[in-house]
Amino acid sequence: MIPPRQPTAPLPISSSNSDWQGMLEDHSRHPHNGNAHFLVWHHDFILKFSALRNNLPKAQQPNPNTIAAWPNVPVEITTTPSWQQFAQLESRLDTNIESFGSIEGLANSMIRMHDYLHFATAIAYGDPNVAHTDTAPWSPLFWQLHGLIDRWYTEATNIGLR
Ligand SMILES: [Cu+2]
Repeated sequence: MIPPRQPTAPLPISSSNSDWQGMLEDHSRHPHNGNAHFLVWHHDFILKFSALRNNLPKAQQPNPNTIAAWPNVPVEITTTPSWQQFAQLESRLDTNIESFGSIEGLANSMIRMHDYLHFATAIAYGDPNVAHTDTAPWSPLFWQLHGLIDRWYTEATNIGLR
């Protein structure tokens, strides 16, 4: 069983929920490399999470505000000195998504920024769960961060990138 790390305020979902444990284990096994599968896999993972949430008892349902996709990379992260290397990429994602050419190209271009986001988020918000693949989904911040990545992915597919 994968318990949440402390001292964060993890999602209130019970550790004994077998669907949730299955999702945590799937995530810890997923190879987080920069190919198209990375984006497709996480898109599906987010859909599974919303199905799981709908079946949870009320007391275990996360507050939707705490897991909502970030509209953009938060200022707590964009003000870290190392973010400068990704600032151009973020604006390209927001303004010129077609320039990535394919979902594979998008994933390739984003993977290092994705890794940095997990790491910087853990530090900026004092949440070690989000930095480790076995516990990241316990963190509300995981769903915010991946919600933003999934929005870029969805926009890319909407304009016809494959
Ligand atoms: Cu991630």
